[in-house]
Amino acid sequence: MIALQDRKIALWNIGVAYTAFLIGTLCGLLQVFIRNDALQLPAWLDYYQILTAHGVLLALIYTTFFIFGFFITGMSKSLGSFGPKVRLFSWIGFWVTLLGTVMATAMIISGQASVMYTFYAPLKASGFFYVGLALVIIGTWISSFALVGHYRVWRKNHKGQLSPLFAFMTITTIIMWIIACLGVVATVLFQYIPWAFGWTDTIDVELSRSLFWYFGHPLVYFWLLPAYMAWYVIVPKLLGVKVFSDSLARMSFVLFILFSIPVGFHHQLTEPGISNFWKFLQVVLTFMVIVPSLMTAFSMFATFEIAGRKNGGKGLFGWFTKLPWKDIRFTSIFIAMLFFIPGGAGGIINASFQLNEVVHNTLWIVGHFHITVGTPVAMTFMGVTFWLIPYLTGRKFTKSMKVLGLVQIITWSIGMLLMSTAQHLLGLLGAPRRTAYSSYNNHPSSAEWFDGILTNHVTMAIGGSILFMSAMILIYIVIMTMFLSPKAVEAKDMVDFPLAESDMSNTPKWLENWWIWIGLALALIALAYAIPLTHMIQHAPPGSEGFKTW
Ligand code: HEM
Ligand SMILES: [Cu+2]
Repeated sequence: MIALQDRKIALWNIGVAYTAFLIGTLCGLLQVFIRNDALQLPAWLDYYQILTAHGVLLALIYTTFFIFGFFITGMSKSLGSFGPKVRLFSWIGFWVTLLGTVMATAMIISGQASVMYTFYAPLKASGFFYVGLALVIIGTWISSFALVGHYRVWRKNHKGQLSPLFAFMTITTIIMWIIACLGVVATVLFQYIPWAFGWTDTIDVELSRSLFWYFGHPLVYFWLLPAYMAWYVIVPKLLGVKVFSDSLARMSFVLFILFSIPVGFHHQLTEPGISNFWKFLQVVLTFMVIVPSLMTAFSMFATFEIAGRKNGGKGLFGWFTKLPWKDIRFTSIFIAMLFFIPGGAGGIINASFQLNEVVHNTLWIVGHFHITVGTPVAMTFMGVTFWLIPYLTGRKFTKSMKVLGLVQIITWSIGMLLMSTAQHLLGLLGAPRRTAYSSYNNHPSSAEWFDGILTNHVTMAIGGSILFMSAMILIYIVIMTMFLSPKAVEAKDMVDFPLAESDMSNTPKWLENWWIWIGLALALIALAYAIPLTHMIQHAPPGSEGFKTW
C-alpha cells in the first residue's frame, strides 16, 4: 500500500475526473436526442453549448485528471513514496488544473464559449475561457514536473539502473505531452488571449489552427499511452505472466515520442494554405505510428497466448479459452483492445490524403473518436477504475460490484457499437458533424440517410441511451468504492495494484537516455514544421475578426 498522502492526491484527481465524466455523458445523452429532433432545449441553453461541454469535459478533463490519478499512484507504487516537495507540487498542479477547468466550464455554461473543444478561430469565446484552458495546461505541467522530480530522485539513488517500466512509460508520456503543449500554449497565449480581450483586432486563423493541431494529434497519444501502460504492465499481471518483452515495450513508447508530434497536418488536409508537399510529408510520418502500434498489438497477443498456454490451452487457439474471462479487470481491457482494431484502421483512413476528402467533417469522424478515445481509452480507464479506487481507499471490491462492472462494460460496448456504427455509416452517406440541424430542413436526400436499419434515429437514440445508462452504473461503482463499500480488513479482501514483473536483464541502457529521444523528436518536428510555419507567418493572410455565431 502506498503512503496515505499520495493516495489522497490520486483520489482527488480521480474524483474530479468522474465529476467531469458525469456531466459530460449527460451532455452526450442530450446531444443524441437533439440530433434526432426528439428534444427541444430551453431558450437559455443551446446545442453548441452542450457539445462544447461534452468535448471539453470528456476528451480533455476526464482523461487528464484520470491519467494523473493513475500516474501518481503508479509512480508512488513503483518508485516509492513521494517526498514533501513532490507532494506539494502535485497538489499545486491539481488545484491549478482544477481552477482552469472551473473557469473554462463556467464560460461554456454561461454561454460565452460555444466554440467547441477545438476552439477554432475565428469563433471567439470570452477571454476567460482561453485563460481557463491555459491554466489547465500549466497545471498539468506542474503535476508533470512533480513526477519528473520524483523520478530524478530515484535515478540519483539508483545510478546506472534502468527505471521500472511503469515509471519509464510515465516519463515518456510526460515528455511527449510537454513538447506537444508548446503549440497550444503559443497560440493561446500569443494569439487567442490578446484577441479575445480586444488587445488585437484580428487573428491569423491558419496559424492558430496549425499550432492547435501540432498539439491536437499528440493529445490523442496523451490519452492513449496511459491506456497502453495498462495494457503493457497491468494485463500481464492479471494473466499471471511477465511483461512479454521489456525492451520492446520501451522501444514502442519512445517511438511514440518521435512519431506522434510532427503529424498535425493530417487534420488539415483540406486547409488551403498549406502546400501538398508538407501535407504529404506529415502523412508519411503519421503512418510511421503504425509501427509502434503494431508492436503493441503483437506484444499483447503474445502475452495472451503465453498466459493461455500456461493455463493448459492446447492447439492453435485453445489458449484463447483459458484466459480469465470472468475477471472484469481483464475483460474490460480486452474489449477495449477489440474496439481499437476498427478504431485504428479508421484512423489510417482519416489520415489518408484521398479518403480524408470523403470523411472530413462528417459524422464518420465522430464515430471514429468514440471507438478510439471514447471506448479503447475510456474503457481501459474504466477497467483500471475497478481496482484503482478500492486500492486507494482500502475498500472491498464486492461481488455485487464485480457483477455491476460486467454489466457496465457490456452495456457500454453495445451502446457504442450501435451509436458509432450509425455515425460511421451516416458520415459515409454525407451527414455533417457538429450540427443541431440533422434533418437539414427535411431535404429528401438527407431523409434517405436515415432510412437504414442502423442509420435511423431510433438506433442512435437507443445507442446513446444505453451508453448513458452504462455511464451511470459506472458512477454508482465509483461512489460505492470511494465512500460506501465495506473496508477491506482481511488480507484476501485487499485490492491490489496489479503491476507485472518485467525482465530488464536484456534491455539496452540507451533506451533510457532521454536526450536521444528528445533530440530526435525536435529534429523531426523541425523537419516537418519549420518551413511551412515560417512560410505561414511570413506570408500571413489578412487576419480575421472574431465571430460569435451563437
Ligand atoms: C454517454 C456516452 C456518449 C454519448 C451518448 C456521446 C454522444 C456524442 C454525440 C452524439 C456527438 C456528436 C455531436 C455532433 O457532432 O453534433 C459526440 C461528440 C463528441 N464526443 Fe461523445 N458521446 C459519449 C461519450 C463520449 C466519451 C466517453 C468521449 C471521450 C472520452 C466522447 C468524446 C466526444 C468528442 C471529443 C466529441 C466531439 C465534440 C465536437 O465535435 O466538438 N464522447 N458525442
Ligand atoms: Cu491525428
